[in-house]
Amino acid sequence: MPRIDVEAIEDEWEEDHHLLARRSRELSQAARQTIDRLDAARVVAVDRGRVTILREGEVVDATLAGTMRGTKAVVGDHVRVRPARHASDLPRIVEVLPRTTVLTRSGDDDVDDERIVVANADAIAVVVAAENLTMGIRFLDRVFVAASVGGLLAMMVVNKVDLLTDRSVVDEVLERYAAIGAEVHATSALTGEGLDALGRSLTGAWTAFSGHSGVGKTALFNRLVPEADRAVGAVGRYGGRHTTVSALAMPISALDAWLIDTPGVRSFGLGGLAPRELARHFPELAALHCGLDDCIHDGEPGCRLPEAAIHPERLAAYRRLLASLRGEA
Ligand SMILES: Nc1nc2c(ncn2[C@@H]2O[C@H](COP(=O)(O)OP(=O)(O)O)[C@@H](O)[C@H]2O)c(=O)[nH]1
Ligand SMILES: [Mg+2]
Ligand SMILES: [Zn+2]
Repeated sequence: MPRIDVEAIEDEWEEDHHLLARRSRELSQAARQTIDRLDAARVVAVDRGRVTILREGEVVDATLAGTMRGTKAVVGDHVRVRPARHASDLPRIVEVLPRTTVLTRSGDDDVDDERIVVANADAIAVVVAAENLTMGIRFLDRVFVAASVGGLLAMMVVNKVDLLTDRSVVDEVLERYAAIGAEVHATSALTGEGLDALGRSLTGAWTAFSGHSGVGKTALFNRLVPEADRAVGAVGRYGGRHTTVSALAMPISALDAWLIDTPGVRSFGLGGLAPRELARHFPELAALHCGLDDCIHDGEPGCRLPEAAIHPERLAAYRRLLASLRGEA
């Protein structure tokens, strides 16, 4: 490992990001190459200013370098880190690498205060409680749109199926979402039903879990993540504080998988999305032809949407979301 003049890198890096116009390309490339030689790591937890990273298989605390100037790292981010110089120092994150996927959420549909919940996750699993399907599905329809926008695979997990005597409603819902290309699972964290199948579909991937509080995310994690791995995840909780204000990733080493617990939210805003864009994030709607180009199927003259080809609940969800994104709801 070549010795690195870190102060010089930071100066150059700062020039790169803030004074690019005034510097020659040569210098910025030199800084680029020096940073490229630093260790790569992955963010596994963020709690206010504190960041936990996975570096060479080890979970350690880190800080954001001053040169990051307000750039935030989020769970899942690939970062470059400068090693600690002294035992009492923490490794410093000097760069957040480009993100391949992002799950973003806003507070409200008509406010564009989007923040990134998780970066570079492969999939998002939305957990819905079997005894509260209607509420859960409303939430899921929103998260599925955000997943489509951000490039994540969408997964539906109907949990607490042990509470049902009649499964027909759940089966219909699972079929409805399988038909639009989602991976679907029926689970019980209580009896263990469906957990092997769920585990298999998590293999080799980083999967974020989302859902109203009380649907059983923690219970599912406790069944899916082995004890030893959970201890690793706990490093990110900073000395036993169990309230994660942000997301937290936990490994399942046997499956080469990471599960990301996202904070419980009451609603999942889509404020960053233009109303005109919404239809293309309902896959079954995007696949239909209504006779017009560039139509959002909102009463345009000549729109002949074959409504029978889309599930009425999904069409209703589309119309509700469209109204909400326009501030009409
Ligand atoms: N019957 C039943 N109860 C469950 C199941 N999963 C979770 N619970 C219960 O539901 C409550 C909320 O679960 P929790 O995991 O804390 O939900 P979270 O808020 O999504 O993390 C707890 O009392 C759990 O014991 C399940 O599959 N079946
Ligand atoms: Mg929980
Ligand atoms: Zn149309």
